[in-house]
Amino acid sequence: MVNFSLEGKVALITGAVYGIGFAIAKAFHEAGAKIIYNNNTQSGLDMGAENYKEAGIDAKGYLCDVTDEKAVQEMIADIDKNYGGVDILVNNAGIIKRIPMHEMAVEDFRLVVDIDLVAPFICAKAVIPGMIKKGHGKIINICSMMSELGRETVSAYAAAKGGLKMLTRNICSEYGEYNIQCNAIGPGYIATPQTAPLREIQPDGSRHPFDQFIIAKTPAARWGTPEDLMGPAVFLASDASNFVNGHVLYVDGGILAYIGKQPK
Ligand code: NAP
Ligand code: GCO
Repeated sequence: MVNFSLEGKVALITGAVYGIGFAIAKAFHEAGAKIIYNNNTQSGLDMGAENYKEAGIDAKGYLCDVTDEKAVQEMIADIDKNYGGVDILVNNAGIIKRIPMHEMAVEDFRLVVDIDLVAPFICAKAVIPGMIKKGHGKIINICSMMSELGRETVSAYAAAKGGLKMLTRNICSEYGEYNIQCNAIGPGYIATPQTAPLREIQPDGSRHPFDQFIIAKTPAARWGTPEDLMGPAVFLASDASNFVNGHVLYVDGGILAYIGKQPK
């Protein structure tokens, strides 16, 4: 029988306070997993605690910045001790900075790469020894349209998410023999706080030009919702995907398949 159950599994979803990470956590909970999340601020952690409580999920939250290797190692050691170790890691925490490249401070570029690419390395590195011991493990990296495509103002984000795609393939290559599957999800344009500035209603009441652009670029003719990522995430976390490795599953309403609407 196909097994999509996550019963008895411990899942760490980084930064999962709201948005995509929170939806994935809800899906994992429904499939039977113990949910663990972290955030780099106390206010983020508190918001997560409220959101999980409201959803009826008994989740454990850690105050932990994913770019701080020592803090991540301590969090993983605590999870090992108290919950039996991480079976599923979702590298979800991420940021974007929309700044034309020739105006971007190198510090901003480094910050984006640090959170969106170096941190997934830090978190994966921390859980892999435990996964090898257990004889199984699932690592899911949250990539992007920008793992494949460029656009104005997102040079650091595209560089990081493109790198994350290759880190995904490399973890697969290096640890596949230990029954560890490392795959990625490449969400299309999803309505979350991260993309809210691109959907702001204009002073004259019309839709933001970028909002109209995305609707025209997406065969599904809509923005995605965090809930659109729930099924794909459960698939990649479960035994149903045990021979899927090093893959990026794009969940984009068809954007990457489409040349774009012809001008009228
Ligand atoms: P979001 O709403 O901005 O959520 C990202 C979460 O990561 C926030 O809770 C944030 O906390 C947390 N975080 C940031 N830096 C952190 C750090 N150093 N340590 C721990 N947690 C940290 O983003 P989202 O839209 O749900 O996106 C989630 C992931 O999907 C990101 O990797 C994003 O790049 C990716 N993605 C998003 C879209 C989209 O269209 N929305 C599409 C493709 C990929 P704070 O709130 O405290 O900053
Ligand atoms: C942007 C967007 C994106 C999306 C997403 C697309 O400014 O173009 O924020 O990059 O969030 O990652 O998959």
